[in-house]
Amino acid sequence: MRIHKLALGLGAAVLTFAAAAAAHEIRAGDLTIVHPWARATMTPMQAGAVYLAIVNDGAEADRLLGASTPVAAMAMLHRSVDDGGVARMVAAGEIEIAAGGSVVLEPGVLHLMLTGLAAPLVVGETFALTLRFARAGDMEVTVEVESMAVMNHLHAPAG
Ligand SMILES: [Cu+2]
Repeated sequence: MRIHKLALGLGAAVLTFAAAAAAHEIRAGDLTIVHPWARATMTPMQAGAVYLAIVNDGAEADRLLGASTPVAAMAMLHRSVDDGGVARMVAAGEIEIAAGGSVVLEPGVLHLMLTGLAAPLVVGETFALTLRFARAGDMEVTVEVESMAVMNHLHAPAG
């Protein structure tokens, strides 16, 4: 599937960058979470989006089942799709990370959407996020809030 090939290609790029820049990583068992970050939001009503890369060094596939965070009522896995030239997002369900593989959540591909934010996400702040995996169990990571200045990703709710 085209989206998967794209994600793997970008994953390699992200990992190269992470190694060079020593971006923050969290490792637990076979899984490494690379550079968890969220785009800043302007108002409490706006949805947040978290991006990160997941690397699986193990001999078995794992699956990302979901996530939660104290800063939002809900965290949902979403996939971005091109619907006749209109960017939309749909529930992604579980995301498999193949043995020896990686998955990248990034603008335009996959994200964790945060709804019901207690307060706007401010650049420079951090918050805790718990990722729930089928094999690795719960992994808590620290998410850094960054500017979306370089992104042109329109994050409109799916109709
Ligand atoms: Cu979304």
